[in-house]
Amino acid sequence: MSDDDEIILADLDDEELVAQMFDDLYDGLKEEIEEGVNILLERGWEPYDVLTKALVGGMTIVGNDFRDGILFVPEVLLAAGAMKGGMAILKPLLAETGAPRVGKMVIGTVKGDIHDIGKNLVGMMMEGAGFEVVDIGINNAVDNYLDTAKAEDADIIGMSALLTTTMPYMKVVIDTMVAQGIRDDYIVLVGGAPLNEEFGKAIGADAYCRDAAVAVETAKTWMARKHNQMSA
Ligand code: B1M
Repeated sequence: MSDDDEIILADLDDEELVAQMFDDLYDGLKEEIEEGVNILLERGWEPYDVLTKALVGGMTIVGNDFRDGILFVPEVLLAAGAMKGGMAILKPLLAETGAPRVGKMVIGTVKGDIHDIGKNLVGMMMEGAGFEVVDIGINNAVDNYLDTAKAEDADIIGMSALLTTTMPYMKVVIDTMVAQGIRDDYIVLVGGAPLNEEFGKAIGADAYCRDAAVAVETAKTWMARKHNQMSA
């Protein structure tokens, strides 16, 4: 095939299409990613599989080449834009489960950090599982978390950090909660690529969540515990 030959996404089988979507995400081609997502959905793929296998899978490749100095910020921003285009199509489908409201979560990325894709994904999955989600965006100072949690009467505070330089800010938020005597009013869940279980424990979070699916399961477990405590 010559370079001029246009690839018709709909003509590709599933495996070829996902591989092509990895390339298109890498190249930041938002329209092609949106088309690919729609084709996979039309073929009966579960929205969660499209998200994890086609979009997150593609973003992992982008992340590796960013780390290795092959891709730079402008290209990664384009890839992130393409990913968000695909996520926007999946969002209503993931939230469409009709599950009863099981709790309310305030979620945001911590101060100094503007990465929001993982946080958005967690929010989408939480909504899909029946949680009400109040997304306070990126670069959040401690007051943004605590004022919103209070105003919204939230059950859970969720914090995301993607940088080793910003993850310590999670401890600032938790320490402030302790100082204000409100630490036990909320379940505190933390996540983001550079974190781990040990870090979550060390800063006094209730749990570290490896990915969005784990965040949902962890939130459900902690909400059940909270209800049991209240009824005991
Ligand atoms: Co940035 N960046 N970035 N970046 N970026 C990383 C994080 C990095 C690892 C890349 C690398 O070097 N390999 C590196 C950090 C290194 C480090 O700290 N040790 C890095 C760097 C260095 C930077 C800049 C400093 C680059 C620069 O300017 N020189 C700069 C910092 C800006 C800032 O924040 N102040 C920067 C900028 C950017 C862009 C703006 C270009 C863009 C962000 C666009 C956006 O988010 N709108 C970007 C991107 C896209 C990335 C990578 C490539 C991808 C992140 C992502 O979206 N992953 C990333 C490389 C990587 O992570 N491999 C990288 C996909 C997403 C689905 O995964 O966010 O991990 P993730 O979320 C997962 C889980 O972690 C978990 O669930 C999610 C879904 O399963 N999770 C939670 C996340 N949050 C949670 C919260 C919870 C629970 C679970 O709460 C309960």
